[in-house]
Amino acid sequence: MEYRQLSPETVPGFLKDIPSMQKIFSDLDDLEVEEVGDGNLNFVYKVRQRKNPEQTVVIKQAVPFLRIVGESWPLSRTRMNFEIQALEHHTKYCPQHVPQIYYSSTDMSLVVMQNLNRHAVLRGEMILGKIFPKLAEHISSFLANTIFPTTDWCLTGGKKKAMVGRFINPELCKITEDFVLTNPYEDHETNVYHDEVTQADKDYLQQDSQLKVAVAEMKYTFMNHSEALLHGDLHIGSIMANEEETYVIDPEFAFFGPIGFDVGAFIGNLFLAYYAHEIRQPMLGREPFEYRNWILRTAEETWNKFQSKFEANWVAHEQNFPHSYWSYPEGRIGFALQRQRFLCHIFEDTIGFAACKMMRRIYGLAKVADIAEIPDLKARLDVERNVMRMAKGMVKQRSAFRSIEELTALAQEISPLR
Ligand code: SR1
Ligand code: MG
Repeated sequence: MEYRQLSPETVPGFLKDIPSMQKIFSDLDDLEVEEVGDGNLNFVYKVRQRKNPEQTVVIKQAVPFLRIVGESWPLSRTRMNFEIQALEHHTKYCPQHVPQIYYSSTDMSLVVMQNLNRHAVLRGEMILGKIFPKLAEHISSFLANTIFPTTDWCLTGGKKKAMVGRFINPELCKITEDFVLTNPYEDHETNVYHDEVTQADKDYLQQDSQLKVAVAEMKYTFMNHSEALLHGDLHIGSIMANEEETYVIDPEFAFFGPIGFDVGAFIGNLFLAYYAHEIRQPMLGREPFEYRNWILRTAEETWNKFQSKFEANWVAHEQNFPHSYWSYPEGRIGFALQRQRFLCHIFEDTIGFAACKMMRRIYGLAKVADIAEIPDLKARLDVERNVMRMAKGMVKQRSAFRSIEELTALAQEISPLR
């Protein structure tokens, strides 16, 4: 099939030619289509049958350019091949947190999937101050269950390397290298500063040698440590949820990288929301304590549960496939020490990458609405300065934190919970 970019007008004709769509739609001649993509890269169509709107799918299609910039920024459509492969992996290991995929095509660079119409994008919902009681439980399961099976602790060397090869995703990794780990820390043409940002604010990020060294180390880790298959862009805009269920979407940035990159992306976005809600809760007419307290407890619970679930997966794997390496009288102690040291290493990376994910959203090209849509620029700047202070402390001191509670304590030191 030859690639063509779909439009709301051409979607019905396209779906009509896919045999499996007859199981979903009782009448393929009566479809209503709306383009709803709000991400930076792709187009997303919601399709419903007019008379039976519960018969519905979502189509996500990659176009050969970066949507946030436009056709002047070419970006190959192969990103959808990585998304399709990653969705298959996520479905295998954590189906309860992945939308159902009905059809995919690498030729057309698209997937047709479950319309999560009882769920909404988590970032939008959190901006409205909604609480998701099961979020930490679900995301920690998603992370531990999709990541552990692709580590060298689980796979044989040959299988791991073959899988690493299938997920070499240079174009989207380059986006992260540039927009997360380079450009915001220099006065780069792609950065976007609002009118209240001062030269001193820029220098605070761009002329601090210790910070620059720390970020360069994180970038090196990102580029060289192929520890496990990652989602690659696990911010709260890549999650759809309601109070009961949580789905992880959009894994087009999937690649083999450092485990802390995914965990840190999620936790860093929670800290962004924590600082934003110092302003947003009063904007919503509420006292900030309850919501911000929920955010910090969610960050703690996510890390603590991720750690114990990852370790439980590791122990279960060792029980099922015991290594002679640990079969000596004190082998259990050695194996426990190995797990503990590895989890400390993931924690250090988690803190470092969370910090980079926070800083890039302040001066980098791609912002987060939590902060960028605070209308009062002076109030927005106060939030941004808090984010910068926290993030700098995190990445520079990332090896000094002994627990996630020490990190949430730092968040509160900078912006007290009241
Ligand atoms: C140009 S930067 C675009 C960003 O959008 C995606 O969601 C990734 O976070 C990427 O860095
Ligand atoms: Mg995305």
